[in-house]
Amino acid sequence: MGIVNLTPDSFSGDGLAGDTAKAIAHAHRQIEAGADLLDIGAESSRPGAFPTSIEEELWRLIPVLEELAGCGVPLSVDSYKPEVMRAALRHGASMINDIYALRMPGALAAVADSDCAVCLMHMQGEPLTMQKQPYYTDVVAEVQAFLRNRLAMARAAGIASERLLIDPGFGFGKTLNHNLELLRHLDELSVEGRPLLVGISRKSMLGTVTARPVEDRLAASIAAALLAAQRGASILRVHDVAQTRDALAIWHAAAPQ
Ligand code: 8Y4
Repeated sequence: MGIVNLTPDSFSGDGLAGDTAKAIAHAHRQIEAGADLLDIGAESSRPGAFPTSIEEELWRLIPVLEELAGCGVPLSVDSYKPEVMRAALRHGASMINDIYALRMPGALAAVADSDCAVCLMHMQGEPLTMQKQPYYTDVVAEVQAFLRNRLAMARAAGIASERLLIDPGFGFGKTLNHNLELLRHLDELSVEGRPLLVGISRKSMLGTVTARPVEDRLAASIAAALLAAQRGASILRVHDVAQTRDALAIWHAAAPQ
C-alpha cells in the first residue's frame, strides 16, 4: 500500500497541499514502483495535529480521486469522517482506512451502505493528545481486545467479515516500548483470521531506535516492514514502495522450498 499524502505537513517530506497535479504524479510514481493499492489521506493524523474540516478534506481529496479513477489499483481513503467516507466511495474509493476504527457517529453506517473494504485501526486517545501519556497494562492483549470488539461492532452493523482488516496502529497512543512489544508479538495479534495491515514507514519509533531524522529512515523502514511481513502482516502501508518490494522479493526468493 503506497502512501499518497494530501496534507500540507512537510514533516515527512511528502506534503502535497492543495496541489492536485503533484499528488496525482506522486500516486502514479507509487503505482510504477509496484504499489498494489494506494492510501490517500487528506487529514494529518500525526501526533499533535488539529482536525481538518470536512470541506477542506473534500476539497483536497475529491479532485485526486476523480483523476485517479481507472489508474489500475484500488484506492483506499484515509478518513474517519462519515461524510468524507460517503463522498470518497461515490468517487471510486474501494477501501476506507479509519484510524478511529468506525467509532465516529455515522461511520459504521457509511461503510455498511457500500461494499468497500475497511481497515479498523487501534488508537488510544486522539491525535492531538495521544502521545502525552500512553498507558497499557498489557499492550498486546488490550490492542487485540479492542480490534476484536471493533470487528464485532462492524459485523453487527452489517459489514461482512470478508470486508474487514485490522491494524495495531503503530505510533497511535503508544510509547516506543509499546510499539516494539506490538512488533515483537505481531504474529499473536491476528483476530479471527482477518488480514493485518501495518504502517511503520518512517515513524518516530524508527527514529528513536536509530537516532535518524525522518528523511533518513529508509533502511529502518524496510527492516521493520520485512519483520512485520514475516510476522504475518498482509498489507504494508509504506512511503518507499520499490525499496520495500525489493526486500520482500529477496525474502520470498530465499524462502524454504
Ligand atoms: C513520518 C511519516 C513520520 C509518517 C510519521 C508518519 C497509519 C495509518 C497513518 C497506520 C493505518 C504516519 C493514516 C501516520 N499511520 N493508517 N495512517 N495504519 N491503517 N506518520 O499505521 O504515517 S498516518
